[in-house]
Amino acid sequence: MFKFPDKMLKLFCDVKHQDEFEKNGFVILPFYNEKEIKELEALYYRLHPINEKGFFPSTFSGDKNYRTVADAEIRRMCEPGIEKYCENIKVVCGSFIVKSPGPESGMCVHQDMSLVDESRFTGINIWVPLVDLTIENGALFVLPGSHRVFPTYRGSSIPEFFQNVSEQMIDYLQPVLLKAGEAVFFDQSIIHFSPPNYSDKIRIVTNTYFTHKNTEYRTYYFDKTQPGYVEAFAQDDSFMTNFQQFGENIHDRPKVGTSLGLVEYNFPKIDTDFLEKHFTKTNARELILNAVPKQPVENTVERKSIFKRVMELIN
Ligand SMILES: O=C(O)CCC(=O)C(=O)O
Ligand SMILES: [Fe+2]
Repeated sequence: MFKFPDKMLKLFCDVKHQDEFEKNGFVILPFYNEKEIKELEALYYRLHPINEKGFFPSTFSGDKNYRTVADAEIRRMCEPGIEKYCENIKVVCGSFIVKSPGPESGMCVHQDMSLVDESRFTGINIWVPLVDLTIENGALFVLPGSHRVFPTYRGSSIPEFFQNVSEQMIDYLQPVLLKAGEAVFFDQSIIHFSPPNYSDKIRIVTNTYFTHKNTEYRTYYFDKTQPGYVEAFAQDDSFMTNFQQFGENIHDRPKVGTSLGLVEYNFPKIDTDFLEKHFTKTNARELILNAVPKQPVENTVERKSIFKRVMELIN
């Protein structure tokens, strides 16, 4: 099993940003101005005029033009912000992540898939909403410090270390209530979640993925017939934008990349005692339960049923 590096390789120009990021797994910084927000909104509607239902990242779209133009344009728009804050990095993918109003737009508690060798490198998302976030419209919730609980190999075929406590996890999450154009830079290994968009407006986010300059892409796959191991794959830098399997058969063995063979993995698991001992309770459950949907939801019973739906998503 690998170990995290004692000290993360530096990615932020400002030591304060670097320290905060290393400690908490995220840092919040101003990112787009109003003109850029308008331009990105226009780009989204130009590329993808049909509002799909629910939760729809451009990387999962079957429309290759949407994926590739969104990638190129979002990277271009991110350049000034990234240059201002970061050093010795490479940007690998730009994407839209959109939530239409409706209960099916929630995203369960998860860590993002591994994309680099985390014994040496760090994969980071710059997640920027184009609208002010509220609890109602699909804010991001994070578990501060959770990026360093265990070194993990992650991917849709690999069981998560917190799967037995996903439901209880909600009591420890912290909402990240960004203004439009503000960014949360977060480590891909942080535990995060976003409830459905209960507002009456679409929630558009740009998500840009970057890592250290000299990093190679890695993905990992677990085959149940080989317990105690995962298979590592080297991927090229266009992986995120070109990986057709995201939208089709994400749980299958990757059909692209070069297998690097099996690596040992101990599949860590945690229980409720571990959660209590390592994390601080928040009022996230109450916030979500008390969120007032803009969509016509008549009474508390119905509101509770939306909450139940969130809980189903988590499980
Ligand atoms: O945009 C969101 O609400 C969360 C998206 C997310 O975490 C993901 O796509 O992995
Ligand atoms: Fe995520």
